[in-house]
Amino acid sequence: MTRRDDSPLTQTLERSETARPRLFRVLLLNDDYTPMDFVVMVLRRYFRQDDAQARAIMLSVHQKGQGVAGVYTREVAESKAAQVTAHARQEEYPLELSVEPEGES
Ligand code: TYC
Repeated sequence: MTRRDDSPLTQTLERSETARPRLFRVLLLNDDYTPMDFVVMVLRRYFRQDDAQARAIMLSVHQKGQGVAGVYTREVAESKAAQVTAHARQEEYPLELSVEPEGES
């Protein structure tokens, strides 16, 4: 930290490192109707998973009820969740996602 001016009233301190933004998980929730292949496509297209990872995450969500599709800054996480929800509704699938801060479980 470096003192930046000599004003007797205010004093601004500069940080030499840039703060890291908080990160948010995009969670996929299981349901009984969304096809497995659609979920795999979502993980590949919107969350940039390779085919093996996409299948593993989809199966884990199918078996355990929910799972992490990806971790992003808040705006990116919310935008991906909204895009995927819109795509699923277009196909009339009930797929649900949620966004939660990292650190919570
Ligand atoms: N349970 C769904 C099925 O049996 C597959 C599925 C997996 C749905 C993951 C949603 O987030 C999900 N067709």
